[in-house]
Amino acid sequence: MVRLTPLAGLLLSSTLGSASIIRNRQASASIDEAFKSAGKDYFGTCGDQGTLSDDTNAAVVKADFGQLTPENSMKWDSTEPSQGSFTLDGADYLVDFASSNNKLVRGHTLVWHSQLPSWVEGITDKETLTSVMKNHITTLMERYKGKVYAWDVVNEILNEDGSLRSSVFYNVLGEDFVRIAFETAREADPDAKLYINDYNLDSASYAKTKGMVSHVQEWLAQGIPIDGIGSQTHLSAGASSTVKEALSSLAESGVSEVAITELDIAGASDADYVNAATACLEVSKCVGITVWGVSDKDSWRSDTTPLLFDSNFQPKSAYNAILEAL
Ligand code: 9MR
Repeated sequence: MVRLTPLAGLLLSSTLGSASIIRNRQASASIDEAFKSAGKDYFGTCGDQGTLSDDTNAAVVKADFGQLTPENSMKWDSTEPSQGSFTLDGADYLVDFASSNNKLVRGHTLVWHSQLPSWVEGITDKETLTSVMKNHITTLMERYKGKVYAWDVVNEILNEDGSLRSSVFYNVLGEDFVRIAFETAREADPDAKLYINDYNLDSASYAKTKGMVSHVQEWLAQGIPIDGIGSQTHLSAGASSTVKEALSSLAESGVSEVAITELDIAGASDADYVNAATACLEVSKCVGITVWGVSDKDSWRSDTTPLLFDSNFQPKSAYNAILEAL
């Protein structure tokens, strides 16, 4: 990537017109490069064909982020809307974009109660559900073998009190669905990092965080191949001060790594973003951070302006505050 000095950028923009002006508006330095220099593996974002085919958005992703998570295109309703018939154009688009621009990919997500087609929800016997899960996991993971560095194998499987959430997977198979999912995933791509991912793991003293730690300890003791815990980290304003302690407690469960997988923070204050970034920096098992989108205008919670770039793709002050803190 050729980087222009501000003066060169300005001169170029005055000669080449609006495309260069847009380029000139983007962040002064890559947060991904800064995060890597601080010893981490990536600072990424999410996207899909809709946002990645927008030139301005794509330019920011290429320049400033090192990893991509498909926001929706690898979910079950997108990838296997009817049994055995796989629709992978959207997922292919994301993976191709990542491969050609040298970005890591986190696969999201294989087993989740939401965005799940009704044909899966309607399954009532163990044998059918087991073979359906195995086929779904194996098909996706084999297709993107070597191109997806980590997978959210199971997503949001806990209740707020730390117990296992009701879902077709839990209701039909009991806790064993976790073992089936991870063992199938390990077999499908032995090199991929296998994650359990969830939200509201932002305070070590919260019941759900404690439940996650004790379940994962137990599953690891049973030999279930879980490599990492993903903490989504969708925060309300001012809720960042407990994130570091929470990440440490997740790391102490015995997994080999943890990650902040869907970061967004209502209001996007400098202090909250710096706390979240520092939390990952200071927890040695934390490999990276993914923010859940580039521009506020494309956020699932855009009314809270929670991201690092505003609706015009201008880097917000939190972006620069993280760079300074690094
Ligand atoms: O950002 C995603 C949004 O576009 C979808 O409409 C929504 C549907 O469930 O999923 C959003 O992403 C979610 C992610 O996959 C799992 N954790 C919570 C995220 C925000 O809802």
